[in-house]
Formats: sequence, structure tokens, C-alpha cells
Amino acid sequence: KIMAGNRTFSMIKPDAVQAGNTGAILKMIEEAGFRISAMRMTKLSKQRAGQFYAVHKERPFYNDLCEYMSSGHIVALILEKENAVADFRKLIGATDPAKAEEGTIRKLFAKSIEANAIHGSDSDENAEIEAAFFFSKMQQY
Ligand code: DGI
Repeated sequence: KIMAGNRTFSMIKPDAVQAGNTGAILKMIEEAGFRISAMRMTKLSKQRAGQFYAVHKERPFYNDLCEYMSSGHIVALILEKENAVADFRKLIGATDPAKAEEGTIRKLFAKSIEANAIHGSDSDENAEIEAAFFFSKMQQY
């Protein structure tokens, strides 16, 4: 069983899947030392996208974000590595690709602050909640 702190949840977002960047992004993730322990391509309804981003429901961009996140297929991932949450946030870069460091996934693939290619959990607790949103316990190992 994977210990808390050693895994994170990620999602390749519709812009990156649509652009054909899924393979290149998965390659970067693996080359950075993450092991893919669960992976599923699916499409979110607008309502389900809204549940995933419920923490942002009072923000002005919430409706657009839900429209965008339900606009195409996404790839949900559970990733294992020591210090997974922090190391993965570093690999993906800042939310706004204009501010993301060179060599990060968002710098390379994001189209805008909204269509920013990839999600990475921001805490161990959210990693577990978000993984459970897409995968049953049996699928996770
Ligand atoms: O954890 P992050 O994805 O880096 O960022 P977050 O949790 O603050 O925001 C979640 C998503 O919401 C983000 O990936 C893209 C979108 N978002 C965040 N801030 C803005 C935004 N979208 C728009 N249009 N404008 C924003 O200021």
C-alpha cells in the first residue's frame, strides 16, 4: 500500500488531449520519476466538473472553468513518487503559463491560464479526495 505523501492526483486537461499532447506529457511525467498507478480517459459533464472545482464556485471564472473542463476528454492519473504532491507541482509549473518556469509542463503545453494543460493536487488530503473522485479503491492498486 502506498503511504500518504507518496502519491498525487493529476488530470491532463481537454486542451492538451485535444492538441495531441497526451503522450508527450505522460513521457515527461515518467521521466521525472513518477510511476503511473492508475489512468483513465473520460469526459466530465459540466455538473461534475463543477463538483471537482467546487472550491472555486464563488470565483468569477468558475462558470467558464466548468465549461472548459467539460469541453473534451481528460486523462485522470494517480501518480506515485516520494514527495509526490510538491514535486509534481514543480514539474507542472505556475497556474498561468506566462509565469511558469522554462521546462515545466504548463510552460511547454498550456494555452492560457484557463486551458493550462494539466492539474496537480495541492495537498496530500486533496490528492486522496481527487483520486477517489475518479477511481474506486480497487482500481488504485
Ligand atoms: O492549482 P492550480 O490549477 O494551479 O490553480 P487553482 O487551483 O488556483 O485554479 C484551478 C484552475 O482554475 C486553474 O488551473 C485554471 C483556473 N483558473 C485559476 N485562476 C484563474 C483561472 N481561470 C481563469 N480564467 N482566470 C483565473 O484567474
